[in-house]
Amino acid sequence: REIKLVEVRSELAAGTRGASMGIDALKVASLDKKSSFFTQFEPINVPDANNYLWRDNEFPNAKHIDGVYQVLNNVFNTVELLRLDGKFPIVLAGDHSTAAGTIMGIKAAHPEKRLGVIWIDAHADLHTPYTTPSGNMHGMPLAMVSRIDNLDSKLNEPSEKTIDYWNRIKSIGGDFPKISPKDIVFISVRDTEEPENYLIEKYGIKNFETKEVREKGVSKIAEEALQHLKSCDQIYISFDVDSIDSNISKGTGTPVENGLTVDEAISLNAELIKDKRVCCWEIVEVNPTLDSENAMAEIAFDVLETTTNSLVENF
Ligand code: DIR
Ligand code: MN
Ligand code: MN
Ligand code: MN
Repeated sequence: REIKLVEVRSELAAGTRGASMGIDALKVASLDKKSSFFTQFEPINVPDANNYLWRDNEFPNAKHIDGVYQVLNNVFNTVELLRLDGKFPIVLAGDHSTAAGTIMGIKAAHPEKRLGVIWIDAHADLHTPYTTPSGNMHGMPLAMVSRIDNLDSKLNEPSEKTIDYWNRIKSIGGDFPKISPKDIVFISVRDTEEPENYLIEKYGIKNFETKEVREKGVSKIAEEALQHLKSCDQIYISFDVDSIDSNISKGTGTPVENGLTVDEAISLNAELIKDKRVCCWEIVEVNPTLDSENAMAEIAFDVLETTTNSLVENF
């Protein structure tokens, strides 16, 4: 297996500006740490659509959905080709909506393989334009790929044009669900809204809370998470840096207390990626405009480097 670094400077789907600079902040962190990490790779740049930030907010229930649609298409195309070519994509992205494009690409390359997702995040990202409290589409990627509109929890009346784009997004890579909600494992999810709680309950989505991670230890949690996905043929890991506790993770748009420690985040990812079914890993939501010493990016870089090393050692 060969690693390919994929860079997506997306931030359209975040509620706070600045996440598109997260990748460059990771590179600054690597230089400051005198690491040769980035010299190993010829990165693939996925075009963003950040020019849409200066448009009118035409879609209050799915902000910049027209631009997000473009970015997801771009991520989808890139990841599909890499997976068809047997490469292992490591995706560095800004806002978390890109994870939907990544999953669509993985699935399109191998539609016959059952795909499981390990989602390490403070948030469940299961919203839709019908249920979102904020209109920020980084809260929606898991609904995009499981194609759950959750009309039972409907709060908003999205415009016809919003719904048209929403349906187009859900159809990237084919008119079918890319994952089953039962094949999602959450780790450290702790800031959810009622519509998301409804889905978690309805589909029995597994969530390993921070407390459980601390009590049982990271290796046991990794083992149980992978065991939960025993029927899946391939696994995608999505690491949102706000899974780390808000005391530490200041440089991210939506920090939340009661999160993972840096050590837990590092060893968790390094442990999970040893499973041979894991075919792609993604890190998102570093926002260097929100902290002064580039601290978040330095932590995120440690996670990235350690996880990549663990992957290489276990190829
Ligand atoms: C919240 C926050 N659930 C929302 N979501 C975030 O606005 O949908 N997702 N921050 O990453
Ligand atoms: Mn997220
Ligand atoms: Mn999050
Ligand atoms: Mn919230």
